[in-house]
Amino acid sequence: EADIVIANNGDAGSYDCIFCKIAKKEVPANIIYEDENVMAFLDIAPLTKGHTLIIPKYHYYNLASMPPLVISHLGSVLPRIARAVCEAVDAPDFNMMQNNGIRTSQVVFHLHFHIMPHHPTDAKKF
Ligand code: DGP
Repeated sequence: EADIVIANNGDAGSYDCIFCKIAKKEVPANIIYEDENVMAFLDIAPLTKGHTLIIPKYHYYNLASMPPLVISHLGSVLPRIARAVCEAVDAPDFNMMQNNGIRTSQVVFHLHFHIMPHHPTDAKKF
């Protein structure tokens, strides 16, 4: 895994990014998974119980700017994180959401995947 740490797009140092700060542990979060390249933590404003965000530790603006190796690794750990989250909150299913760009609902411009466990009593939201 160490092999696939790839330098950021060049702006992580100058861009005041909340997810970079969480990745560097400068800002606290409820971290549920971490390796050298990826972190998963609970969303501060959960849409469903267990709402989790999965991020690359380095700053990438959105999916379109992801280097193949980094997104491959993130994709390879995502199913395991989703399963663990769902198991922890006893949800049989989940939605995944991923916004790209200011004209979508993206408000934090550090790539992230939303995992939203679906609880049988939840109204269909997504
Ligand atoms: P999006 O709209 O796709 O950019 O989602 C951004 C998500 O990030 C939103 O669901 C709330 C979450 N979020 C924003 N700031 C923080 C924070 O400081 N901590 C945590 N844990 N989540 C945050």
